[in-house]
Amino acid sequence: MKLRRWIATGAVAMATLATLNIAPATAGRPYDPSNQSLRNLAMRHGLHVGTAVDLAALNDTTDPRYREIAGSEFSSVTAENAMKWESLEPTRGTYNWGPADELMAFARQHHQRVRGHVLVWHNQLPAWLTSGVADGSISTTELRQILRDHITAVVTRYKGKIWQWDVVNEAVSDPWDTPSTLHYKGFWAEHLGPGYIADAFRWARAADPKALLFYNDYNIEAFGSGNPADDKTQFVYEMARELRAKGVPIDGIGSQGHLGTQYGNFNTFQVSAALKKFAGLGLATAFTEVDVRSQLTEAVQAGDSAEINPRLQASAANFSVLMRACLSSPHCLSFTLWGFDDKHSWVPGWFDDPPEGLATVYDENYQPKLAYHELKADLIYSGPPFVLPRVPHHPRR
Ligand code: 9MR
Repeated sequence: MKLRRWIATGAVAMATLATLNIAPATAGRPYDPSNQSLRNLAMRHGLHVGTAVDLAALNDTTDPRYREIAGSEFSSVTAENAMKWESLEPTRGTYNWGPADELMAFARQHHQRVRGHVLVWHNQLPAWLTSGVADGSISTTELRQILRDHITAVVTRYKGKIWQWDVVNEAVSDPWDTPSTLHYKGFWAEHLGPGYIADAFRWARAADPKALLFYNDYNIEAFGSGNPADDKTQFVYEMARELRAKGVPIDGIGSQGHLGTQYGNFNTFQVSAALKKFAGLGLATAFTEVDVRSQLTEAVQAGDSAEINPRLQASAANFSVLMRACLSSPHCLSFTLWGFDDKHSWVPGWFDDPPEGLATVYDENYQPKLAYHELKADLIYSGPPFVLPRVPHHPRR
């Protein structure tokens, strides 16, 4: 009886509103029933939502919004560049810890965890290292020792303060490389052979037994053919399985999540399946560098909403696919955006032919985009039985 009366009253109210043509006060703005930050909503699931942080932007006193959002919306931070080798040791033997230390202090102030990025990568290496190897003044034996010393120095500096380290980044080729059969690529594989991967994990573990140690790569969001010769996800899966079988201390797989609306995109179940398969190896997973870029056609640049809106919608849908897949696997521990606003995104500076952008969840004026609201909705409207709390991971002994 009561219920019927409630329904009837509601119906009358709706009819009145319709007659008067009065929209609810929230119309035009999304009705967010929580009015909470991404980080608080994610905590319902034990999930950390993070962002890459540009230290120059963080210190720009003319633009305080950047710092405010970085501190309030996220419970995890990653240095976008400040922990890379060329930033940390631009001159051999002289470390520049300043910017990385600042990020650690910021994280402490804002009760955030830190994903360390990155110990071993073929990009953003200091010139003294690459030129020394190229001109033969650094031998292979010395190079291996230099890598060991670097890992030990950096991990020791932040010992006990880093939640997850990207120990090795982007070690595997892509189908467009030569040869097209997938292989270990880049500076380290060429000079030390693929054994450097296991070494790096062991050296990192020795320096900080408490940090979770990750392998991190792009284009591993979903499995393809299942053949490691052309399916990068399968290649990485087999690499991780072999490392685990040998007792190498790898704890997780970081799937970067750099997507583009111009590509054929994944559905949530495909991405979820990949995360669950990695979890089947006893590994944690994380999305580590999520953004979804779009081509900026002339019409987009001219502000044509008929061109812009489909891109914003496709971008939001892709963010959502990755978020829902992450929620679906209790071993997916964190979801990190590779920057949160279009003003500071790496995308426009990187892709210029054709130009690309619109890749993040806030526009250039820090207005939240559809993607931001959809991520929140994913966090709000999810729970048991298909979304369960995260299972904490501890480093393997
Ligand atoms: O966002 C980073 C950009 O500022 C740098 O110029 C670029 C240099 O290689 O690296 C970008 O970050 C990369 C990350 O460290 C690893 N995965 C790919 C990211 C985007 O290129």
